[in-house]
Amino acid sequence: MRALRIVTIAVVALALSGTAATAANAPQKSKSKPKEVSVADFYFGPEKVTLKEGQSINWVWAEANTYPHDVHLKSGPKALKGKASYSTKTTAVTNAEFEKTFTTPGTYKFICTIHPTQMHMTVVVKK
Ligand SMILES: [Cu+2]
Repeated sequence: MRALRIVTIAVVALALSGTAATAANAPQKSKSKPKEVSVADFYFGPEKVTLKEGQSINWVWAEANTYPHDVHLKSGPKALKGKASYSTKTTAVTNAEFEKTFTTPGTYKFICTIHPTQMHMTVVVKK
């Protein structure tokens, strides 16, 4: 009887540790970290980003900036809905971030509306 109880405890412990390992691994598999793009004087870095459907970009305004910038979607895939949500509503010099998840495959062109000839970038979202 006593031996059976010990075996039961061991099985439960094994099951729990298995569950814990699965839970710890799950977030990494289901949700990847956003790719970081620097918003700087006067460029987006990198200027080309390739994503898989469902991945995100986090634009981060550089600390060293002395000019205001924004992120503005110039063109995107035809099937894209909610286009306005791919652009920032305001400009910022520094201390700003803008994260966006891409669920529609295709090619996206972004500019800074204040420096459109210098600051532009392409995002390609693959299926
Ligand atoms: Cu700019």
